[in-house]
Amino acid sequence: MKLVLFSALLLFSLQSVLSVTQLRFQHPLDPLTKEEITLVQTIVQRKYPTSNNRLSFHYIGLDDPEKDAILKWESIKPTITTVPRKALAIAIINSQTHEILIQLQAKTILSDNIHKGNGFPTLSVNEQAVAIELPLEYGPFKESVKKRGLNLSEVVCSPFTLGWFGEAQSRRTVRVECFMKESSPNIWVRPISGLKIVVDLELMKIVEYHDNGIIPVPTADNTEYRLSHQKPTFRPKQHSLATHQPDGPGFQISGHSVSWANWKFHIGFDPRAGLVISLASIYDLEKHTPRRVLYKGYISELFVPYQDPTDDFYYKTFFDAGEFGFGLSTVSLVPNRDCPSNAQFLDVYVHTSDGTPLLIANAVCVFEQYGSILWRHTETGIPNESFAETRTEVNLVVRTIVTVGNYDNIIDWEFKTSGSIKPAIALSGMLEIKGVDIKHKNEIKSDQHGTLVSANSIGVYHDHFYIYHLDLDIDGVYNSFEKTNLKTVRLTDGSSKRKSYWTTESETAESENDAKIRIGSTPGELSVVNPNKKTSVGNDVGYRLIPAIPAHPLLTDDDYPQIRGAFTNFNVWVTPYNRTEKWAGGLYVDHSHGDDTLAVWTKKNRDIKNKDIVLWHVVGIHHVPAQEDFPIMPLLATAFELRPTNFFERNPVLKTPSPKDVPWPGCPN
Ligand SMILES: *[C@@H]1O[C@H](CO)[C@@H](O)[C@H](O)[C@H]1NC(C)=O
Ligand SMILES: *[C@@H]1O[C@H](CO)[C@@H](O)[C@H](O)[C@H]1NC(C)=O
Ligand SMILES: *[C@@H]1O[C@H](CO)[C@@H](O)[C@H](O)[C@H]1NC(C)=O
Ligand SMILES: [Cu+2]
Repeated sequence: MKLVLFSALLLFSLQSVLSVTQLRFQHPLDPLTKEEITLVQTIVQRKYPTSNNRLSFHYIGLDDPEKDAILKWESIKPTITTVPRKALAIAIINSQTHEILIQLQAKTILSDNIHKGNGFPTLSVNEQAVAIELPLEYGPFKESVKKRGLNLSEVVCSPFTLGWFGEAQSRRTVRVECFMKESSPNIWVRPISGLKIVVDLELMKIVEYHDNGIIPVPTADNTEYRLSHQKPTFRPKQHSLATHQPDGPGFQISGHSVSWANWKFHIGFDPRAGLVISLASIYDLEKHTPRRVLYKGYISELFVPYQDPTDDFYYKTFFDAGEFGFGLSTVSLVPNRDCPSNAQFLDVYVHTSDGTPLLIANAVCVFEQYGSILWRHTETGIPNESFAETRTEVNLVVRTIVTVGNYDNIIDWEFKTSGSIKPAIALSGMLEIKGVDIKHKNEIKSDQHGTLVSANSIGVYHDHFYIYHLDLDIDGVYNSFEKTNLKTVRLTDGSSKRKSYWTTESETAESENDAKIRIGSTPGELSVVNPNKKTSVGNDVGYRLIPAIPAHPLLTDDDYPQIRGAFTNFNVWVTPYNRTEKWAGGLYVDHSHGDDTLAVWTKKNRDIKNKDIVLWHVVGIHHVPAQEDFPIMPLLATAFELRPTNFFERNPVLKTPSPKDVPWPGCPN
C-alpha cells in the first residue's frame, strides 16, 4: 500500500565516486552515505552493465558488521574506522534475485549469490510508480471507469502486495486498486471497489482484469482533512505552546552518535528496517562506568492482515517492512508538528531502483520532552517538619514516521534517566475502506467484515502486529531469559491469621521453546538477566520487559497469512544471536511461503541460557474501526518498556536534579 512520491535525484559520475575519501569520522554502524550508495551502484553496474542487463535495486544497505568486530572496535575507542564497511545489495538482474556483498573500501564484490527459495525482495518505489499508471492506459479499465460515470483524470491507483495462498509457483505480481481524488485528497476512503487488476512486475503489464460490477464510490463529503480547506466553523481559541530550551538541548549528536544525560547510543537507518538503535549504554554514577543495555533494536516486521475473506480483500495481508520497506517508506518530519520546537533532525539516504541515492530530509528527530514526575515524596510523618521532594522527569525521544500508503506509523524510542527504554508506536492516517452499497446500518444483511464508518464505507477489521528485534546485552553479551511467576500459596497449617499470600517462582529458560510466551492473565515478570554479574547484595543484574497490551492472532494456524506471519503466535520469543536472523517474517516476504520465519528458526530449540540472546516482542493492535477513525484517525498508541531490574545498586536518579526553571519573557520572575 504505497503511494509513490519522487524527489529530485542526485547523480554522481564514476570519477567523483571513486575519488571520494573518507574524511569524516565514520561509525561502523553508520548508515550508508550518499557516496557509498553511489559506489554500490557503480560497482554492480560495472559487473552488469545496464546496456545489456535489466537491473533494479531492491535493497542497498549496510551489511551488518560482525558483532565481535563492533564490540572490539568500541572497546579500543578508535578515532578511525577499523571495521571493514560492507554493503549488501539485493538486486533483480534479468528476473533473478541477486544478493551482492560489496567491500566498500576495496570497492570489490565479495560474493554474488542468486536467491533460489520462495519469496521476492522488497518492492522498489519506482516499479510501483510504473505499475499504478498501467490501468489508466488499459482499455477495459477505462471502460469500467466510464461505466461508473467517473472521470478518468481524477483516478489514482496504488499497488497492494498479493501474499501467498498455497500456489506452488508465484510470479512477482501485485494487485492495483484505484481511487477517486476529485473534490478531496482523501483517496483512501474513496475506492473504486469491485475491480480486480493484477500487474506482473517483471512483465510490467496487467495480466488479469475483472470488473465484478458497480459499487458506488463513497462521496467526498466530510473526507477533507486539510485545515486550510475546512469551512470556517467554531474552534476553541488556540493558546501558544512551545518547548523552549534557552540553554540549548541537553543532548549532543555527533554524526549518528547521541549522548544525553546518562545515555549514549547510535542512530542507524536501514532501507528495510528504518530506524535502528544500537549500542545503547547507560552511565552508572556509582560504578563510574557506562553499562551496555541494548546492542541493537529495530522493528523487524509489521504484519497487517485484513479480516475480509471476500475477493476484494482476502489477499490484504501486508508485511509492510519486508514488502514496502520501513526505511524506503520513511517520510520527512514536519518541524513543530511531528516534533516539537526544540527537536534536532537527521537526514538519511535511501536508494532508487537504479541505485541512485535519494535524500530523505528530516527523517529522524531527537528531542527532550517533559515526561511527568521522575519520583516524589511528601513527608508528612515527621511532626512539624513535613516537606516535599519531587523531581521533574525529562525524557529523550528519537522519532521517525513511516507512511505506508494509507497508514502513518509514528515510531518512537524514548530513553529515561531512570534506565528505562520505552519503544512506542502510534498509528494515524486513513482506514482501509471497502466501498459498499449500504448507507445505514439497518441495511446490513450479512457480515460486512468491518464497521460502517460513513455512508457506503466499511472500515475493514484488521490487525497491526509489529515485532521488535531487541538484541539486549545486559551489562555484557552473555545473558539469560528469566520467567518469574507470581503464585498464590494457600496456608492451611494455622501458622498465620492469613489464609493465603503470593510469592514468586523464577525459572531460567534453557532453550528457545521455554521462551515462547503467550502473555495471558497469569501475573508474572519476564526479564533478561546477566547471570555473570550480580549486585552487591547478590541479585542477577537484569532488565524487565513490561510488555505492551498483548494481542494474539485470531487466524487459524493453517491459514496462509498466519503461516507467513507465524512470528505473531507468541508475544515474546528469545533466540540465540545469529547475524542473519534479522527479519522475523523472512528476508523475502513478498509472496513468501512462511519457510524463513522466527517460528521456523526456533524449531531448532537452541540453547539460550547464558548466551548472547535476542528478545523478540510482538506489539499488536486488533483494530475494530470506529466512526472517529474517519476520515482520518487520531493517534492510537501502544508501548512497552525495558526497565532496569536489580541492574543498579539503588535508584539511579537519586542525585539527578530537575531542569532549571525557564524565565519566560513577560513573566515578572
Ligand atoms: C475531469 O477531470 C479533469 C481534471 O481535474 C478536469 O479538467 C475535467 O474537466 C473533468 N471532466 C469532467 C467531464 O468533469
Ligand atoms: C509542632 O508545632 C506546634 C505549633 O507550632 C507546637 O505546639 C508543637 O509542640 C510542635 N510539635 C513538636 C513535636 O515539635
Ligand atoms: C543462523 O541462522 C541461519 C538461518 O536461520 C541458519 O541457516 C544458520 O545455520 C544459523 N547459524 C548458526 C551458527 O546457528
Ligand atoms: Cu488499523
